[in-house]
Amino acid sequence: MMIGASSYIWVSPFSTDKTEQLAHAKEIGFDVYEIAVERPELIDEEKVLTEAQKAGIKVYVCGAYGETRDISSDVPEYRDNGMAYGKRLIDMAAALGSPYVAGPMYAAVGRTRLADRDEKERQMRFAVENMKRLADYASGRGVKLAIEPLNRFETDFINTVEQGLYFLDRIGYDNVGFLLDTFHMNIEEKSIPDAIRSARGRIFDFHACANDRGTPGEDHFNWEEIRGALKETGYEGPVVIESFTPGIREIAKAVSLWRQLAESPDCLARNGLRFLRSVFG
Ligand code: LER
Ligand code: MN
Repeated sequence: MMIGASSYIWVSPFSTDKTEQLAHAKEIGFDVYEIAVERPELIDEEKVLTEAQKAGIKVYVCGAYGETRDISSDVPEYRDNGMAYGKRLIDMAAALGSPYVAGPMYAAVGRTRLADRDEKERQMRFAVENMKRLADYASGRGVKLAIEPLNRFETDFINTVEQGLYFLDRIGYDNVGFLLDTFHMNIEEKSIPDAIRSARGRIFDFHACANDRGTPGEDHFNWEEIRGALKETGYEGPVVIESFTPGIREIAKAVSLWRQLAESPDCLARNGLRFLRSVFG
């Protein structure tokens, strides 16, 4: 199985002048480097691709969705901005050879409130309508969209695979599926393996995070069961370590990371990779 590392482990925002990261991740032993694209204007995909090919590592694309990129917002400028960002990421994925654009692209991270039924349905309509347009744009470029359910403290919109399946049904495009993340599933799902199995055939990306967001393996998860469930679904994508460092203040605040979870980003990456190889091969 391909094992990947998120750029968030080391840098934020990722940019063209940080491409030495690619060789570094390859040297540690990763097959895939998943860029969290916070500021697309800082990324020249031609240069990134050249460096990735030199290093011998694949580069995949994940999005970062703040308030002004919310395709489900009542604010038209935010929806337009979210669509422009979405298309930019699809173009970037096509240029880099990334099979997908992944992330919680249906709404803004941090948008949590007890919305009434009308507001919820309006949000759902905006999100579905815009996801259809993005799916159409992506399918013309051979790119898939992987939506990520998030825990309740980061979104009130899609917390579980079940809610995600309903959303995917309303979108109705085969190139839209899931990014599943063990950290979020641990908070929201009654059973992580059952949730994985219920997304059979629709998982395009997978984030491996410890329950505290630290090193995979240093946690209370049953990784053998997670591996078994993923295998049952026929999953062939990467298993990507996603973690964050409190050294990067912007992202630390966004994901509520207030303390160091490993000795260093490299320790986390090396130990996490060693553990995931022992489970996934
Ligand atoms: C992103 O993949 C994620 O899991 C979020 O919690 C961070 O916005
Ligand atoms: Mn994630």
